[in-house]
Amino acid sequence: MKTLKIFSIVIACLMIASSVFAQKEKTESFKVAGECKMCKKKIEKAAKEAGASFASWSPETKILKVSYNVNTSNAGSIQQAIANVGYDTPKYKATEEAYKSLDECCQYERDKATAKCCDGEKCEKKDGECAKAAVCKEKGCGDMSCCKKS
Ligand SMILES: [Cu+2]
Repeated sequence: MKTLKIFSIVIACLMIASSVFAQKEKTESFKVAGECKMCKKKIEKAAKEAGASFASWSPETKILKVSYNVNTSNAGSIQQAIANVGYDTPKYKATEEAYKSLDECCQYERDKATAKCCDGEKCEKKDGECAKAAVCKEKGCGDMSCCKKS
């Protein structure tokens, strides 16, 4: 009976140890907004800092291919890190602030559906919404230029 107990404890320990030390590499691809080679450097650097062992972004296809150890990283934290430096990912959007701090050449055209209309300084708000929301929508105001002019 005692041997069986010790035996099962040993098995349990082995299972825990193997799950902790196993190098489970996962590779996946997702879209990341960006423009040029400078974007490429920043996107790949952010991915690697978030734990990617491999990161390669193509300015042509806007696809980022990453590999990471599932025990130490995940796609969510990699995407969050990329969004933090200003680039939109499928799970996380970059803040207006991060986006605007990008070099001019790197300010990719943002997804119009997700652009926030009222982030322009001079934009008036009405009932918590952009007073010119309808105009913005009509113009497909991805760069919010119509809001800034108000
Ligand atoms: Cu760029």
